[in-house]
Amino acid sequence: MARLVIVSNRVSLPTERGAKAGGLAVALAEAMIPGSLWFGWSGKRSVATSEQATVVTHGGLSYATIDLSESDYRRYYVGFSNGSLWPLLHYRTGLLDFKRDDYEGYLAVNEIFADRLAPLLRPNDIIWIHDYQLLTLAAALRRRGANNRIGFFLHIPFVPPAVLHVLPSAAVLVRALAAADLIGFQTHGDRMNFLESVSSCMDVQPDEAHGFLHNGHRTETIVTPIGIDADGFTRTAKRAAGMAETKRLIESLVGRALAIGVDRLDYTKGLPQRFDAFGQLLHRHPEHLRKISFLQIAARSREDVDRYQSLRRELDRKAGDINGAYSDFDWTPLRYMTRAVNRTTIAGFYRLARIALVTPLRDGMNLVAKEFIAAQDPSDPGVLVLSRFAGAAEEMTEALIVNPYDADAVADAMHAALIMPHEERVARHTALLAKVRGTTAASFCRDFLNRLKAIENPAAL
Ligand code: GDG
Repeated sequence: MARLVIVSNRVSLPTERGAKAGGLAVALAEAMIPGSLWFGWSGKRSVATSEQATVVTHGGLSYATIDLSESDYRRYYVGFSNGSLWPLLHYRTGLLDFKRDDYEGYLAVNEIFADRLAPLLRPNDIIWIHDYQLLTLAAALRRRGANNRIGFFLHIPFVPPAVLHVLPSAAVLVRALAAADLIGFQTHGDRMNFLESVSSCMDVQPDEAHGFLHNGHRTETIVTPIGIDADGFTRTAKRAAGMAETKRLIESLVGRALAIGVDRLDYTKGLPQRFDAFGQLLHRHPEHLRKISFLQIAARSREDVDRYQSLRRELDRKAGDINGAYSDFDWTPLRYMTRAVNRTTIAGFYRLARIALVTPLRDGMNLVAKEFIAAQDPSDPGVLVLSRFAGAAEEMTEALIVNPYDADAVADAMHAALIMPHEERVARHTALLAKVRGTTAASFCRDFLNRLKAIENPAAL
């Protein structure tokens, strides 16, 4: 049987999977097939970038990692991936911090990944590359003679050509991506944007099957929304109900309704706008004063990037303003923490919450929306308030869908959630849970890989 080789920027070793594991790490870890190899950066910065990968095996899986030099880390990861591609692909062209030197560092690290991975490859391995840090890896592997089936999945959104071309050299990246046999997206909208960009960058016309031919090589595309291990998460949330942290939270609420937000502290997640919306709820619907507590867990991330530090200061200020304006001697409306919280504890908190606020300004999918639904007690579920700009909104239509830029509308949705009749809460949750259980981390991997395996005539096999 063909071996699966997963490649992602960061490899999450089972021994270090701690409280801070992100969306991608969680989804892939839940779906790794025995025998697979996972290749990527160790997360360590060394004097020099590794000359070869270090391979360890754990539970029937192999993990091959390389360290990056400080300069490679700065240019490839901090500079181009997080300073240019991340804002661009989340439609935030105003935040783009493009530097040619970073771009060259990005291309160079993709070449290094190919150099270090190539010796580990077997002829019939199936290679699955993940995310925006590795847009040029498939082409780099092809240049080293890899004729394997290569799939690529983009976890974040893809923008229309008019936005894409704000980035100098965008066409180079799109052409390099076309070296893959299959490219996967979270939503139909992302795929459509990509195919339009293919037309504009390569002067080829995609066909009715959403594939295209370029220099004699056919690339197919697929929409496979990512999901979670829904049943496993439900069990975790139930178990967490009896835990000390959950009990402490219940005691601290003294009967008040809990609204919850759980996000990496990132400017795409719409946190300042969400804080404003909560302020508007208290202003427009004063019947909720002293009756609701909003807990925002915003685990710090990417602290090397300046934008993230200024976001933190902005949120500190806004949280202070809201609590200054509305607190009482025995009530703090907004609880805001930037420490990561244990995953089981979060599951228990979701289950307690009357509302979840998932209001990104743009998001590839957003797994928090799915986790919240899976964690609920079906007989007395909470209500999901979801941004129309999260990929999850394409499927999760029974949530209260909002425009996160409209603080009044988000405040009204929170109010609607707080007064929603039991019957309607149950009906919405039942429909959402069926969807969350239908598109899981495992089904995401299965659907993508089955399609990749079925592709005829990949590069040369
Ligand atoms: C990218 C895309 C796409 C958050 N805080 C803590 C914590 N988390 C966990 C959540 C969830 C995960 O992190 C976040 O996943 P998201 O999907 O919401 O967002 P990104 O990290 O931006 O992920 C995204 C995803 O990739 C997968 O394709 O959905 O659109 O941006 O699992 O629970 N976990 C713990 N402590 C925290 O404080 N343990």
